Amino acid sequence: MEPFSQVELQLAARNHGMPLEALRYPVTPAGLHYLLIHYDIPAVDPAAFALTIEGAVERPLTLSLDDLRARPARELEVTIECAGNGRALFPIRPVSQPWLSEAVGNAAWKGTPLGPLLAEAGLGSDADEVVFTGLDRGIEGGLVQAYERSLPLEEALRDELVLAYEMNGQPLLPQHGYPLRLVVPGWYGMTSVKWLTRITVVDEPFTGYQQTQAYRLRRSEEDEGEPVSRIFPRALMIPPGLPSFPEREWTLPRGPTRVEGRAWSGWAPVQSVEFSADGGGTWIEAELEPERSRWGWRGWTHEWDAPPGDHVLCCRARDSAGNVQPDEAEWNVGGYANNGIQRVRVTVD
Ligand SMILES: Nc1nc2c(c(=O)[nH]1)N[C@H]1C(S)=C(S)[C@@H](COP(=O)(O)O)O[C@H]1N2
Ligand SMILES: [Mo]
Repeated sequence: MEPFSQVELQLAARNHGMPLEALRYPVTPAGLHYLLIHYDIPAVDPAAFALTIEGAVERPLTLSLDDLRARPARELEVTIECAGNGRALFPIRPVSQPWLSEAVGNAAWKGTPLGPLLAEAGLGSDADEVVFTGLDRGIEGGLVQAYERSLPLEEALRDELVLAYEMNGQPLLPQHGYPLRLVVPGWYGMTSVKWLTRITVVDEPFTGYQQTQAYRLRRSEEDEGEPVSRIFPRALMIPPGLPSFPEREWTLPRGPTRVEGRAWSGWAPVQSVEFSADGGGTWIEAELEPERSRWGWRGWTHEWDAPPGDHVLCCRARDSAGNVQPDEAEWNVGGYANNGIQRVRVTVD
């Protein structure tokens, strides 16, 4: 593995992950939810803030925060995971946010559904995609840009998409997109545009940087690659026992130990989680907790009778569409979607 660079350190110091012990909270407290911000958190004047809906629509709309809050509201628990989660576990990685496995969180997002707003604006017959633009701007790939991403029309019209102004019952924190963000359940995090200020209906595929350059699964630099979209299944556990500082190696006493974690998939509901105490040699089915929300993670537990010695604990999620976590995910240039199984080394004495 290549040494980490100053630029990666700078990114890691700005964008924190969710400490794995926070898997114990069904709803991730806002301050423990992971964070990923490409540029700077923009300055926002809530009184002057407006969302516009424009482009291939019959009636362009301009909405204040009060207008948005006056509309029908919906609250939904959604697990958001960064597409770069696991990047630093690939043997070769690009210089980008060096996540291990902690770029995830499950929050209750409240806002107004997107579909009725698009209907009110009146979609033109040539409408093809919907582009979501944030207030934050920066330079990436040599291009000055606002952070923006698009969705195909049929995805944008899904029932569960909300323009969220609250996270866990509080106004969004600045770092999570205050005052308004898109939340796209089931898709990797890059889709859920924060500091949302403009929605543009377009009549041909959007070719912005975050769509055509970033967030593609490329096998080589020349490969155009497939776009990253929905979240592949993953299970994570809270490493059991006492962590050492600063190495974070875990020690626990022999005997019955309850191992717990969460699992999710953006493709289909989680069907099973398996646990292994021998590095993935043998697997045993873990117990699933009831589903809280189709779009949120699902709790799981396993009662492990820990024998003395060194062990590698693993967990593996499978969804009802048959997607299962691989031992090692397929490498790609951007270091995206690394959902290879978690490995936790523990010493039992
Ligand atoms: N405007 C804007 N939206 C954005 C981003 C950004 O940098 N700017 N980062 C995206 C990425 S890559 C991720 S993973 C999620 C992270 O959301 P969170 O910080 O609330 O966890 O926001 C997405 N939305
Ligand atoms: Mo991300």
